[in-house]
Amino acid sequence: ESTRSKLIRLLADAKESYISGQQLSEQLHISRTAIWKHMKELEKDGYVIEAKPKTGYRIKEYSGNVSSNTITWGLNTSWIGKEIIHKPTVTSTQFVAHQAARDNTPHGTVVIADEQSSGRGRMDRVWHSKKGKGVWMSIILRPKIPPYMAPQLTLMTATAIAEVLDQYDGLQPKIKWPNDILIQNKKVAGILTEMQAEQDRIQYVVVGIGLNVNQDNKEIPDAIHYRATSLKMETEKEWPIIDLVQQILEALEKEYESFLKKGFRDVKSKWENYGFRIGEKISLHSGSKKKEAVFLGIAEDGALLIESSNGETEKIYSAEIDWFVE
Ligand code: BTX
Repeated sequence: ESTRSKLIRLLADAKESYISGQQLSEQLHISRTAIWKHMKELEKDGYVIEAKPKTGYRIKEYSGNVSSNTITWGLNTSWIGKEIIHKPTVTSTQFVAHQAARDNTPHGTVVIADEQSSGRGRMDRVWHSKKGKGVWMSIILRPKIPPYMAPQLTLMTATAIAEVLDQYDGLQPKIKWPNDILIQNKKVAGILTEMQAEQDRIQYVVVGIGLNVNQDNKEIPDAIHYRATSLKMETEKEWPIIDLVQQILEALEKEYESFLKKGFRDVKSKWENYGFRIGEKISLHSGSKKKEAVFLGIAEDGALLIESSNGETEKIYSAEIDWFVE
């Protein structure tokens, strides 16, 4: 853990009271001058720090700016986000994360940006990532699981995000298989999981999360208006991005640990609590074949489980799905 994040934790724990420079210097094993320099850095991040002669330091005002420091502040995780790479503008946080992963950045590293100039969805689709209006981040994981299980990480991530949003009244998030988070039938978040693997071993996985937070109606591109939304559009208020990032990282750490310990079963049942249109009729096409079926839920391996019109249960791994059948 860096000195900066230890300092942040000490100041955050002290809340309203002052901590002396002497005390900080002893606990962090750095000079008083070094502490003063750290304080100046925190001020650049938007914190208002009070330094009282002979008494010490305390935080007068917290910062709402997204930065590696402000996310670390009060983040209650043990390994996700111990390293945070924040950039104002990137092409895609996925791109930055892949690079960092190749440079051996640790398990749990988070890459986050205010804005993406070419945010990506699945299959080279575009992900609109307006400056300062959403959570655009990628998390590097190094799970010791076989590559075929990687798609389960997507379902796990979707579950964690749905759980965070579900804590707020009136959002009622749903997960559209495999990875869209919907509110009132409109997409509020998407997940893109990419992995680098050998035959039987994952080198690393990059889980990308895009969550629309503070866009107004007019800030959502016309072409996707009818199927995209933001937390602000749903609730008519601004949401604090830092808090959401912290809550997502905390939920993700918890889900990940339980996934490794207990396997996919637990994720599956939680996922199904939020499953969009479970028990209803959907229509599937792959190639020129088209059929209607009842959506039952997900299988033990994360596949889509359907009941065909002849009454047989079937697992589906990929198909174009039409979710609305009259
Ligand atoms: P997806 O392929 O399921 O969804 C992409 C589709 O969603 C687009 O074709 C478009 O119709 C629609 N769309 C585009 N932008 C938005 C938006 N902001 N809100 C709602 N709908 C939209 C989903 O892919 C995965 C998205 C992952 C995004 C994260 S952001 C951080 C990381 N970096 C990066 O480049 N991608 C990931």
